[in-house]
Amino acid sequence: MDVRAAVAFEVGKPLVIETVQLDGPKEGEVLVELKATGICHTDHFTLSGADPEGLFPCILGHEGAGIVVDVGPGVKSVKKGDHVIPLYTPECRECEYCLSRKTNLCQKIRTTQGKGLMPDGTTRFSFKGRPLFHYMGCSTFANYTVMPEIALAKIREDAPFDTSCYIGCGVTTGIGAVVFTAKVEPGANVVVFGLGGIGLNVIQGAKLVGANMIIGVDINPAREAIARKFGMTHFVNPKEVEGDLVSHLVELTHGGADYSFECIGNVKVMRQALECCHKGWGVSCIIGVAGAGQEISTRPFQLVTGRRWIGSAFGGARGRTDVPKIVDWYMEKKINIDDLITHRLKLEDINEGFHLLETGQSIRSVVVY
Ligand code: NAD
Ligand code: DAO
Ligand code: ZN
Ligand code: ZN
Repeated sequence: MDVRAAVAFEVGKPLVIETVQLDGPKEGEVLVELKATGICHTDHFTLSGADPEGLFPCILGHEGAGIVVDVGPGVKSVKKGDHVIPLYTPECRECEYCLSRKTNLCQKIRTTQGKGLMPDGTTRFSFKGRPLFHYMGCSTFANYTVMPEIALAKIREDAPFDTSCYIGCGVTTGIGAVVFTAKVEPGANVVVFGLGGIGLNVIQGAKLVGANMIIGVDINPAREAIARKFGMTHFVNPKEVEGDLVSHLVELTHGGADYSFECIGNVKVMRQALECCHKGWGVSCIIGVAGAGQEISTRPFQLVTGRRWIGSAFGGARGRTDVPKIVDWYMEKKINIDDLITHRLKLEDINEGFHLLETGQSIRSVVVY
C-alpha cells in the first residue's frame, strides 16, 4: 500500500515527505495506522549522525500511538481496532532476558531490529523499489507502519492519541527510571540534570514517589518555570553557579543526592551527576545517550566509597505490561502529559519540530496524522 512518510535519506539532511510503499504484515506482525507521534531527542541524535547504529535511508520516529488495521498469521494478542503504542523495547515474555525478571531488555528481535530490519531480515518499507530501513523497530514518522506483535502495547480506547504517544518513549523513560530502575523512595533527595522531554518526566516521577528535595539543573533558564510546575523544588543554572557545581549541589543537599539522573547525553555532566551523590549510598542513573565513541570517567574511589553508577533504557519498563498501566496513570490524572506537549504539527512540518527541539523552544512536538 502507499503511505505518507517523512524519509531520512541522508545524515544531517532535512526529512523529505514522500509517498512510500509498505508491504502488509507477515507472520507474527501487525499493520498499525499511526494517529500521532512525538519527536524525541533520539530521533535528532540519529539524524545528526552521532548515533553509531544509524542506518540510512530510513523512516525515523519511535514515539507513536495508533490503531491496529490488519494482523498477520498467528497474531493472538491484538486484533483489528485495538489501540496500541509501538515499543522500541519489545516484551516477548519467553526469551532468557524476559524470563530473568532482572531486565526489560527483551532480546527476541534485537539482532534484526538493530540492523533496521523486521525479524525475518527484510524491510516492509520501500521507495521506488529500494528498501527503506526501519528505525528502533517502530518507524512512526509514517501514517502506517508494520510492527512485530511482541512490540505493541494494547492501551485503553479513551486515551487521546496526541498525548498518549509520548508514553511510547519520553514519559515512560523518565518516570520509569525513577519508579522501576532506581526505585526512589519517599523522602529521598533527587538531582535531575537536563530538564527536557525526559528530565521533566523524571521530575514528575520523583514527585509521584514522594521525594523530598527535587533539584533541577539546566543551562536553559526557561526550563525553571515548567519544572517547578512538575514538582521541582530547587533550580540550579550551572552558568550562574560561582565555583564548582558538584560542591554546590553537595552543599544544597546537605551531603549529596540520594539519587541523581543524567538526562542530557553529556559525558562530563554524567561525571558531575555521579560525584554529586551522597557518600555511602548515592545512586546516579544515566538516561542520556552520548555520541558515538564517547566515554565516561571518574575516580574509582567515588565508587569505592559507596556511590553507584547505573543506567536505564525505556525507564526499565516492560512495555506490554507497564505501558498500559502508565496510560491509566495519565487518564486518572496521577501524571501530567498535556502540559508537556508544547507543539502539534502536520507531517509536512516535521522539520520545524526538529528545529524547535534543537533551539530549546519545545518540550515535546507531536505530529498528528
Ligand atoms: P532535550 O533536548 O529535550 O533536553 C535536554 C535538556 O538538557 C535541555 O533542557 C538542555 O537545555 C539541557 N542541557 C543541555 N546541556 C546541558 C548542560 N551541560 N547542563 C545542564 N543542562 C543541559 O532531550 P530529551 O528528549 O529530554 O532527551 C535527553 C537525553 O535522553 C537524550 O540523550 C536522549 O537521547 C536520551 N534518551 C534516552 C532514553 C533511554 O531509554 N535511556 C530514552 C529517550 C531519550
Ligand atoms: O537490548 O541491546 C539492547 C538495546 C536496547 C535499546 C534500548 C535503547 C534505549 C536508549 C535509546 C534511546 C531511546 C529513545
Ligand atoms: Zn525517545
Ligand atoms: Zn523477551
